[in-house]
Amino acid sequence: MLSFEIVRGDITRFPAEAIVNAANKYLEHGGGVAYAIAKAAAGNVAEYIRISKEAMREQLGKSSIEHGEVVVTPALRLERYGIRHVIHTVGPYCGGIWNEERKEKLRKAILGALKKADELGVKTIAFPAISAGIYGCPLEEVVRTFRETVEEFSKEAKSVERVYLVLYSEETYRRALKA
Ligand code: AR6
Repeated sequence: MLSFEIVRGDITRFPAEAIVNAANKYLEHGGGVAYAIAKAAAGNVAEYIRISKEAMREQLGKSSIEHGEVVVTPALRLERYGIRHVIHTVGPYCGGIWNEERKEKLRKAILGALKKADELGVKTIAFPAISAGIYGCPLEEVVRTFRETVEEFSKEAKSVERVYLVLYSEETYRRALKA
């Protein structure tokens, strides 16, 4: 049985075995939740970008990722919260406009991270609202896509038992619950 829960919190200290980063395709963690995770994990954002790019080379043999592809980096300082892995995935850019194509890209980004978590053998995984920040996708649509994708994944999940969608602000948390 897989559970899906919407919670309010800071993903950089959320006690899930794997946390997901809303990255860009080059894993340049310049802003938003990516910057926050990089800073909290390594203490130094440039250092975590270096680690991420090196991991991308090793795991995928290239220097950018597509929607659905993921890269895993160690949690480093976040291990103190029980976090073991950071899974980097890239959602669509929306700029305020939502359509089927963007939904499909987001679905792939979420599913890629869930499958990797299963492969890593983790039981708990926490996501930020991928694409709902700098990438400008409507939060409500992002939340609905999460729900649907987790439901789809629940049929094939092996080790993952609990999926959390972590909202940073009270306002986004309330809107997500409503959606
Ligand atoms: N914990 C949980 N959620 C957070 C946190 C946190 N500590 N900090 C921010 N959020 P964004 P995107 C929320 O912009 O839209 C980066 O520069 C935030 O409020 O981080 O996918 C990347 O490198 C929002 O709801 O990701 C990419 O270039 C959500 O996380 C680009 O931004 C996602 O916001 C990706 O943009």
